Amino acid sequence: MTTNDVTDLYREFGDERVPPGQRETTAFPVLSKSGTPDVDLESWTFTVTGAVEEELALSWEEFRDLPSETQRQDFHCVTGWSALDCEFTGVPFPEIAARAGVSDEAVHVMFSALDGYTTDLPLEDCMREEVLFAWGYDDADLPTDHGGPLRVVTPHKYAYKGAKWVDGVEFLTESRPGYWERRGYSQTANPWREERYS
Ligand SMILES: Nc1nc2c(c(=O)[nH]1)N[C@H]1C(S)=C(S)[C@@H](COP(=O)(O)O)O[C@H]1N2
Ligand SMILES: [Mo]
Repeated sequence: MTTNDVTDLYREFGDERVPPGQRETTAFPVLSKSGTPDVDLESWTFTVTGAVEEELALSWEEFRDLPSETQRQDFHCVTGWSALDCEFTGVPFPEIAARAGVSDEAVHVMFSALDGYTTDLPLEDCMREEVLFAWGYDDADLPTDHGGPLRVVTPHKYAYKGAKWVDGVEFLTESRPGYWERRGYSQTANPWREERYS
């Protein structure tokens, strides 16, 4: 499979690949608010709800049949580390949006996860090929502590915008804050503008 290198997306936002106040790490640390949940792929269901033409409920098999791609991406944690050149494989956000048919009224998106985590982003920040629902990492299944079977990655945002163990996306007609956003973190989270807190 070919790998699409999207690590140059920083040029849209700033001059430096590593955003201000970030330090490059060669490790890929694990950061979870409450440990790794058990996930049963037999009952696993991914839902698309809210301001859409057709709500979706996909089984693991159905999700894995969606068109996917591999991308080389950078990963910026709001606590100050950046992991460069991560290879994720998954389904681009716009593919999911197109299948559900996003309503004209939708302006915002809420992701939900099996550990109770939520995170939100403006719709336009989600409608990018680099926002992946990722099930693969470095040619293998995504490790469970990094969010397997399925997580979101957002290389243009701080990584708390990428819900691990994601099981749903809801399209909203107005902004609503997620888990860290309710606790003072930025809703837009642009690393090149150091939008860490709101
Ligand atoms: N479901 C869920 N997703 C989550 C988190 C979490 O606690 N639960 N932590 C977030 C934070 S703060 C970061 S930095 C990244 C860390 O991803 P990693 O553990 O793969 O490095 O996941 C994000 N997604
Ligand atoms: Mo984070």
